[in-house]
Amino acid sequence: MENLFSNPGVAGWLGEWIDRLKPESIELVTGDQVQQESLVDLLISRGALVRLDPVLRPNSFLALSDPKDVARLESRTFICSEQEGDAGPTNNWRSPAEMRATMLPLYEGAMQGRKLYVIPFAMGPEGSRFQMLGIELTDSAYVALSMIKMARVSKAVAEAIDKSGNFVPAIHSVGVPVTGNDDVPWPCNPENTYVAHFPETKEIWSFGSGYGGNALLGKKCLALRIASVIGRREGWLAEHMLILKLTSPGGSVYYVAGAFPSACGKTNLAMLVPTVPGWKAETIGDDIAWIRRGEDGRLYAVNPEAGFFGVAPGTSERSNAMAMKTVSRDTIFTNCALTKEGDVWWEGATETAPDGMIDWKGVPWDGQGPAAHPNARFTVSASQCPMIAPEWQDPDGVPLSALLFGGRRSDLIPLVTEARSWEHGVFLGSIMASETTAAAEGPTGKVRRDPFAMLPFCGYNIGDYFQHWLDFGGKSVNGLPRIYLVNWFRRNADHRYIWPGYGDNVRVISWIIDRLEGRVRGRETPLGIVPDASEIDLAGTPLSPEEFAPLVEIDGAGLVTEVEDVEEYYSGLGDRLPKRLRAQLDELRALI
Ligand code: GTP
Ligand code: SPV
Ligand code: MN
Repeated sequence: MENLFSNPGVAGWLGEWIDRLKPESIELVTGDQVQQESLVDLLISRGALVRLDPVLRPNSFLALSDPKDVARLESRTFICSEQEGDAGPTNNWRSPAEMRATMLPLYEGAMQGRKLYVIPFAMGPEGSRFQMLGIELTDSAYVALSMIKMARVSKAVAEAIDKSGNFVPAIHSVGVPVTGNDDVPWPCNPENTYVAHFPETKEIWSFGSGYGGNALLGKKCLALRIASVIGRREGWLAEHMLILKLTSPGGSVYYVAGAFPSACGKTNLAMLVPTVPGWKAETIGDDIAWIRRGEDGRLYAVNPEAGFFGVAPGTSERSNAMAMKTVSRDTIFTNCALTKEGDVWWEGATETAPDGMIDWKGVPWDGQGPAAHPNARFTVSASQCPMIAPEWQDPDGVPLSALLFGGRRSDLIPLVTEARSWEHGVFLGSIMASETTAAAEGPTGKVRRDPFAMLPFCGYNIGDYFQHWLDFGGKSVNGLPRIYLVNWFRRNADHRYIWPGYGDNVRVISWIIDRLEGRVRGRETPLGIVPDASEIDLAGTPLSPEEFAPLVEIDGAGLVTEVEDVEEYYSGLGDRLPKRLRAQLDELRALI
């Protein structure tokens, strides 16, 4: 089977892994319709997928994972640089030699009794000089089917890899060889899970989990962790950002990118349905942006992905009608509940839960606890999104007018704040914090620092990353987008969200554009410029200007505590923290 590729480098690499993994059979994945159908049939026959009702949800499926394999595993994710300092204080580090010594025995015979899927894939639009090629080897048909939707998988990509010999090797095994008739629908090996990255040799080794970012290796592993390292070396940025196109009532077009931590609103903002008449929004990307500085000094962003792996809970006709239309057919759902009509359901989909559901654990739902897992997801091609922008695959990317950094903060951080400069914006990005969510293992709702929403995704030392951002702005600020901190998640005394969010977020972006066009002045605060209540269009929201006002107030005592906390956090980052950011912190302290 080594002759899938004629390039000696590629064929030799594949042969070596086949010898090690010892699969029963091998299939090249090129993503055509017939292959997709056979993957589906196989998964259905194994009980790994359920076909949903063909009228309610055509050509769509539900997968239920092992309850121990439901999210990214940050504690099992490693950056394996030669020097510990190059992984930095925020990453788990192992030396490459040690990680190889740990994982090679795990891979030995790991695919016995299973088929090996060889998936050539591209991240980045076709014809883009920024495209990156990879080959994922996996023993999961679910991963193969998902990769076809999430990345660009084709014969042409296989040929391009064969011709150039250039690709990021990405090895994935669920880590459960089959010896008898004892296979399970969702095999995984939680005790031995590793998601390892070798940034210097550009390799990805994943073992033991079949879920999302742990297993679809083009996404977080390649397009963020490995790409961030390459981007630093080559002078560009790989970011955890959505990209949105907005057209104002006057017909002006603006592109904005936004970094929000996992499950903090990127997909929803990317599919914004404006509640203010005259505005039009279109989607470019919902999770990752590769950003380069153009010759004109502006920043150009590309979405390297081909699909959406989106959070299901909370998505409804009311909150996100576009996402609902996107997933109306040809979608794989994971860990949602199954209705008796053969459709999927999740918390927030409708106000009341239908009766007679099977929950995400595969048993009749007893009404106790959630019916869908809080990190239940949909996997769907981006081309199915009714509001996808025609230029979403533009090989040169789209020019950015503004960058948003947003976290989930119940208090302190205003609805929107404009940074005073690029450097101040980098400072605000570096001190971002957010409540943890179900997208990763561990407790939810705990505030943690998540700089640039990249804490789990930066493939190198976070201090070097901040320096790279500072350098990226360069000496000339001409053409650079302005930077804004946003927070849709402030709560009142009853613990309710104050800001209506979702489609109403266009009101915030409209203020941002008013700022860019010099139409509003805002108000200075120690954190930056916030809107005056009179500058935000509240018509059609339940909020009066008096009710809005607290959203842009900064509690002085809270800010003092925050600064103390940032001080401690910065000291933990060691000597690679740029001095200019320390100076920014001193400046903030002086302002309060
Ligand atoms: P990842 O795919 O994990 O990176 O997540 P994401 O950043 O794309 O988050 P997503 O848009 O899927 O939103 C996650 C959760 O936040 C969902 O339950 C949404 O309903 C909720 N959410 C998104 N936007 C808003 C908002 O403006 N206000 C409120 N209150 N909730 C929101
Ligand atoms: C995230 O956690 O930010 C995601 C989901 O987008 S996963 O692909 O699992 O990383
Ligand atoms: Mn994400």
